[in-house]
Amino acid sequence: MHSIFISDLHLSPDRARINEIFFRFLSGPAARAEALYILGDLFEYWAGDDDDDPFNCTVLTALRGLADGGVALYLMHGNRDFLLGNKAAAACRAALLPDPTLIELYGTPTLLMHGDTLCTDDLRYLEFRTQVRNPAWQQQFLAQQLAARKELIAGVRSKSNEEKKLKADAIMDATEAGVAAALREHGYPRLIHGHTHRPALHHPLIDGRRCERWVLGDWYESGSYLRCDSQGCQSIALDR
Ligand code: LP5
Ligand code: MN
Repeated sequence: MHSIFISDLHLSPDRARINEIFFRFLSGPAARAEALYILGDLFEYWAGDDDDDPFNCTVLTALRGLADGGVALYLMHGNRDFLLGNKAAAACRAALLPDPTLIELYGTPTLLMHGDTLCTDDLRYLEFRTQVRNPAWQQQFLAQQLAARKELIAGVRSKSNEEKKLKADAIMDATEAGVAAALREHGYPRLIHGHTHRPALHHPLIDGRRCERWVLGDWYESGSYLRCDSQGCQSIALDR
């Protein structure tokens, strides 16, 4: 019995090679797992469940195929696809997980997060996040025409890219304080998250306790996943 964790695929119609790797992953390693956890940013962006772009439908249908085959499917929002709602989740038979979620993973308490909230020095981003995660703001945003939403998203993406160029690398990473606070609050579990695109295994010492923090990789150049069973976790790179 094992489960698989991925994040930051940033799927979009114009990245054909990664899409191919993703669909191969779904019929290969993912199909052999007990559960697949997608910890945010599956999509490059998500403008609303009414966006029936054929590419989005193909991805949701492929995920549904996995779920129909008996693999439990869990989706957590990332900072790019947090508007993915119940309709899209139901279309692929996935359960939407709140961020953070604590699970019991083959005997080891494990905290799952996207990872953006661990970047506690990125104050500009956190301010933006507070605004766009507000349900009233989202309701208003989703009430606009799809094309208008896509335009606004393009504006935010370009502003974000501009600002990222000016931010020090450290600002866009998980901080010791952010990680410590999350782990302390949940009783020092194992932590699995993505978002920073800095795949690694860390062993932070928090309140005298040695913890385990797995950072998932992105799917820009190629794909990778974390495989966990009762013996522990291992990071696995997919063939290109
Ligand atoms: O995603 P990534 O890793 O490149 O960068 C993130 C943070 N940026 C974001 C923005 C997203 O990339 C793009 C938005 C996706 C779609 C969301 C859907 C609905 C939103 C619609 C809003 C109208 O999350 C980046 C972090 C980085 O991670 C590392 O952690 O630094 O954060 C930023 O760059 C945020 C900026 O610092 C502040 C942005 C303020 C935007 C102000 C709005 C401008 C309005 C223009 C509209 C015409
Ligand atoms: Mn992210």
